[in-house]
Amino acid sequence: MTITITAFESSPDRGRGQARDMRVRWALEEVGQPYDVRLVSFEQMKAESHIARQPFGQIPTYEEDGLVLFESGAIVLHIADHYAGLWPDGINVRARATAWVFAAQTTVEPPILERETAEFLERNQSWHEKRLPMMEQRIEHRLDQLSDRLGNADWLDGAFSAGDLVMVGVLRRLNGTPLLTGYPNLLAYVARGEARPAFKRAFAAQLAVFEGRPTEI
Ligand code: GTB
Repeated sequence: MTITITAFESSPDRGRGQARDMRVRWALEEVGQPYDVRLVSFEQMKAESHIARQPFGQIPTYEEDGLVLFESGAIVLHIADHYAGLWPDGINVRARATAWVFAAQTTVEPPILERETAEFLERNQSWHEKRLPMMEQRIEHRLDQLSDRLGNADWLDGAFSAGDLVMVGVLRRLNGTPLLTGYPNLLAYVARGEARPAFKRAFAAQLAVFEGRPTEI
C-alpha cells in the first residue's frame, strides 16, 4: 500500500529541509520506499480530520496500510523496523541506534529549539539579548559532548543508521547560526549526511513544494 505523509503546504523555511517531514522523507528515500505527500495548510492542520491523525495539529504524519502514526522519531523508527537500510546488523547495534534517535530528539534538540523559538517569538523583548548567551551555552554544552563522542568517526556508532539521520536533522537546525563553526567534526558529519543521495532526493522533494513544482522527482 502507498505510504502517505503530511507536510507543510507553505513552510516558513521555504522548503529548505527544516520542517520535520524532511526526516521522514529522508528515511523513506534511504530505504527506497515511494511515498505520496498530502500538503496541509496551517488551517487544515488544526481541523478535526488532521487532529485525528496528529493530536497536536502538527506535521508530519504517516499513513500506511491502516497504520496512522505521528511523531517524526517514531515514524523514522517504524520505517527502520519495516524496511532494510536504516539499521545496521545486530540487535545491540540497533538498540544503540535507537538510543541515538532519542538522544537527538530529547537531549540535543531541546536547547536548539528553545533558541530558535526565542528568535522567532521573543526577539523584540527587552530581555532577549540577555537571555541569548545562556541559551547558546546550553547548546554548546551538548555540542561539546556530541563532538567528543563522535571524534574522528564518520557516524555515531559504526555504519550510518536512523540515529545519524535524526541527529543530522537536528544539527541542521543550527544552519544560519555560527554555533556549529567551532566543531569541525560536527560540520563534517552534517556534510556527510547531506551528501547522501537519499538526503538530496528528500531535500529536492521538499524544496519542490515551495517552488510549486510536483513533489515527485
Ligand atoms: N515532536 C513532533 C515531531 O517530531 O513530529 C514535532 C512536530 C513539529 O514540531 N511540527 C511542526 C509543526 O507542525 C513542523 S516541524 N508546526 C505547526 C504547529 O505546531 O502549528 C518544526 C519546524 C517548522 C518550520 C521550520 N522552519 O521553517 O525553519 C523548522 C521547524
